Amino acid sequence: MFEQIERVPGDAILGLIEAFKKDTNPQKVDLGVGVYRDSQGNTPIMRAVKEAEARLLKNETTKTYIGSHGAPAYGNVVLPMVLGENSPVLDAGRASATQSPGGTGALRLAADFIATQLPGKDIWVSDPTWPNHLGIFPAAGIKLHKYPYVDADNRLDFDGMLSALKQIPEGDVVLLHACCHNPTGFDLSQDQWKQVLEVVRERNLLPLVDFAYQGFGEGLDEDAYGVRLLAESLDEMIITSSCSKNFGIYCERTGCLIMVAKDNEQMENVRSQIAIVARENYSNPPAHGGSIVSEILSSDDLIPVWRDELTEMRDRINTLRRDFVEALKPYGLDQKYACIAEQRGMFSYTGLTPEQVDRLRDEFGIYMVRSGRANVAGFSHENLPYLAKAFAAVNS
Ligand code: PLP
Ligand code: TYF
Repeated sequence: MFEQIERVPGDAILGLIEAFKKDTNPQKVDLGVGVYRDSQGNTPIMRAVKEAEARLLKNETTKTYIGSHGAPAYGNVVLPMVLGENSPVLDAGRASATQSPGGTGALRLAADFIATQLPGKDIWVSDPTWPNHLGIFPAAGIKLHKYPYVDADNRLDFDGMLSALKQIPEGDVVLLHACCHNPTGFDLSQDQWKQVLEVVRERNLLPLVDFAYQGFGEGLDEDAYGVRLLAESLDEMIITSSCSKNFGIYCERTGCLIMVAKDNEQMENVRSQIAIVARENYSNPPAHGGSIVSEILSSDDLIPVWRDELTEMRDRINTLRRDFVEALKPYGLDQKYACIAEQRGMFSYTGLTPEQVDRLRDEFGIYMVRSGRANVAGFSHENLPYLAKAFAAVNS
């Protein structure tokens, strides 16, 4: 039977990892996959995580199943991190947390819930969006459509987005990036979130907010502005949160599906269905990453250590954004790429064409996604002059 199976290309983003490894150029620069890098180009384990793991190793007494919703201790720390310490949504008992294998696992739980419990609802995603969004929802049987997000001049197309949202059939699901939009780095202002809220209300849409980079844009609370605004203003929403980036625990697969309902009664009904979806996928989530997060966020001595490290990562990225645009000044390209200093999070849609991206790879050993998306964390003060020179070369 297998003789009929066709081979398909692998994930374009993950494929860059292999291509980069093979390149022998000593000046090569990896701006591909979205993992944080320090000034040495490493993705180290955060100090708070190491310490939490040491404590877990010492104190853990069992490896038994943690249940389909995951560890209650994890949900208890993630909910206030996402929705706020004094959230009226939490006070009202309207939010349910389900630990998931990464933010991706939470997206798949959301997709299966929508497909089975809200049949007939389509989903609308930004154009462009994270490629896995395009796979996950159709894989669950949900029809996917796109709304515009970037204009031809590589700017946020908020007017285009808003007028498209106004056309979405009532009751459909709209996927929004909470912050640090992947792949563009263009985020909504507070005023724009308010306008989105109004359209969501008018059209009775169900927002699904993907929150994979909390703390990487402006700050833990600042990045949650849109999420909290929608949760506090609407009866229902879905949030998919990830701890992969802000705790640097990518491989531990640590995420959370948060379902917000009108009241505690409806939340419990929804929650009971989520348990089924989780069971049918993988039964129970992996425990270790969630244990790290709850250990840190419930230890008074580890919280500040973790917050400081997260701030350090965010500040490093935002400084490099500004310094890169400065480095382009001598080439007269600082205006053209000014957006890089304004975008937020790990990624920048640079506006480079696929041909320019290919030239950067072939002539300079600089690797990025062909859409022109660069992982800004791959910049360093050492490689900025080289990157600027290469950008100038492919622009001449
Ligand atoms: N959503 C977006 C937009 C992402 O960029 C990522 C990143 O990897 C995820 C979700 C999922 O993260 P993970 O499954 O690694 O927690
Ligand atoms: O967009 C990125 O680079 C990150 C990491 O299949 C990632 O979100 C990329 C592709 C993928 C899984 C994770």
